[in-house]
Amino acid sequence: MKRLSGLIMLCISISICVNPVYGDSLSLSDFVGEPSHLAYSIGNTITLEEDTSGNLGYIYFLNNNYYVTGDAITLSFVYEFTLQPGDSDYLVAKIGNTYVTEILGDNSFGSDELILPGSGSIDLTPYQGSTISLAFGLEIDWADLSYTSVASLSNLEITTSSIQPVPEPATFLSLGLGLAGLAGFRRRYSRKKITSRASLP
Ligand SMILES: [Ca+2]
Repeated sequence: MKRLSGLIMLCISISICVNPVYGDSLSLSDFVGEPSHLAYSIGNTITLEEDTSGNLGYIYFLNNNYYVTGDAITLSFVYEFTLQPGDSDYLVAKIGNTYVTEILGDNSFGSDELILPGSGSIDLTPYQGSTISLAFGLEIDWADLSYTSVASLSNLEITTSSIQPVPEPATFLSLGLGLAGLAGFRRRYSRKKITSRASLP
């Protein structure tokens, strides 16, 4: 019984050490806005404002040299997409030329402001260990003639999985209990062996 509990505790300890999941905020310091006055960040929130003149078909906040670490799993975020009556546009995220998020905000026939809140998640595992072009943007739905949509993205977080460098106290405790259980079994087993040897003729 002690052996079994020791093994279970040891397995739990190992799983806690090897497979933790972490979240790190996406650093926006190397991102740039194109054009800068319509795509910018304040703190960790990205704001994209449609070109009121309608001259631009797209507005991006991007990093052309974003390095995806080898342990990156997902990039998650929350967004709020606001469209005035008659407006229809796309809030997008792109990796290179691939659209990894595409949200249509359609208020073409609305008579009130439309606010679309939501969240998104981008799978980063195909890009682990490589440098990519990562862009968040507004793209105009050319069917509309309104140019007033605004989108914000926040809580941008990278989830990673890696070997935990410093186990937490609880991990130490469970690891210790696991090892103690194994040690207890080993002592018991050794005593049995000695006793059985001593009882030999
Ligand atoms: Ca529009």
